[in-house]
Amino acid sequence: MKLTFRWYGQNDPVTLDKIRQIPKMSGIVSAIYNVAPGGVWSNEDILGLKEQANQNGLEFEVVESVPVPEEIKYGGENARALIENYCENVRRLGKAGVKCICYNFMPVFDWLRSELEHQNADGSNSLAYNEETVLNMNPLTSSLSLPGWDESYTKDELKRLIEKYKEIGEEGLWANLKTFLEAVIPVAEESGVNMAIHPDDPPWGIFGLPRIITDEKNIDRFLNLVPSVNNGLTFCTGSLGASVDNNLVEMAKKYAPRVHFLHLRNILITGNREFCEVGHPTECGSIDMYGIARALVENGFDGYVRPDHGRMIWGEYGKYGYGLFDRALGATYIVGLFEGIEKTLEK
Ligand code: DNO
Repeated sequence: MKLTFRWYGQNDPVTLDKIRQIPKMSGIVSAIYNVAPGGVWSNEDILGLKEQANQNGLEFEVVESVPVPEEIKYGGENARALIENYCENVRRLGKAGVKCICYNFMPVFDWLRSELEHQNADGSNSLAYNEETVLNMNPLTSSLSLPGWDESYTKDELKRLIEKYKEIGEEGLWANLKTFLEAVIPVAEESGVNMAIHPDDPPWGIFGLPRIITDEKNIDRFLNLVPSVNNGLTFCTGSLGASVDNNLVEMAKKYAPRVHFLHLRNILITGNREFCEVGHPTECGSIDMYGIARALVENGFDGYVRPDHGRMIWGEYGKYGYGLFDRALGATYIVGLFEGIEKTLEK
């Protein structure tokens, strides 16, 4: 496996010179942030990002994310042209040495949480989710907004968008995902890029919006839409693990050959559709990190791994979920976990 770390670019308070000091860190996971979803990234920007990483002794082989614009997801009239732009980004990134692109196909909202500074007993704080709170914050009626929401929509735009997804429903979203993959995967194959879809977080529908990358049945369906190795997964333990119906060890075993990117984070499930984010080790939460990592390695996983969200510890303030300290602790835990597993399997 190759250990990586998400970096949000020049404005990220966590700087590259710090990231490089985390033991065994191979590279960054980043993106071009000054182009709206649907636009083509300039070669100059892509190579500039790579250059900055390289100057700090880090590789730039993973992009998270090349965002999929809403119009592709709901199948609007510009979808074809936008898919072509997407393919162009895949070509350009492949040429620049990027090997893996993470993206998601969640309508309107990316990841959702109800709390950003959930107070933990040890004095740290972390992200948390409570379904009741989320449902009370219906974006069409409430003036509040939740982490993960795109703030750029007006209420009217949001309403129209939500209506569109209600019209097409889950099956419409599946059809549009298939159209997208049928165009993008052949380009990824030619470009030497593995596409890695991120599961929906949390893995169930919200506000009547369809969500489809949620469980084993749907992931089977997804992988069969275009049965190419380049059409793969980001295995995000915290996202898939929020549903108690998902057996992550079994899923890891089954999907290992199609997992290109692993997001390791732990959550503590505190109730029905209620959880908070905790430290990475297995014993801190509800997710069997060892079992998952072992199932992946045993079944041939050799992709990129990154510690996902961390808590805020040691008085750090920063981008929620993306501070330095707890993610760095997570990174060293991951290194130990993999070293143990790999050495045991070699025997
Ligand atoms: C949140 C992340 C997601 C993820 C995207 C991938 O911290 O896991 O925002 O990057 O869903 O497209």
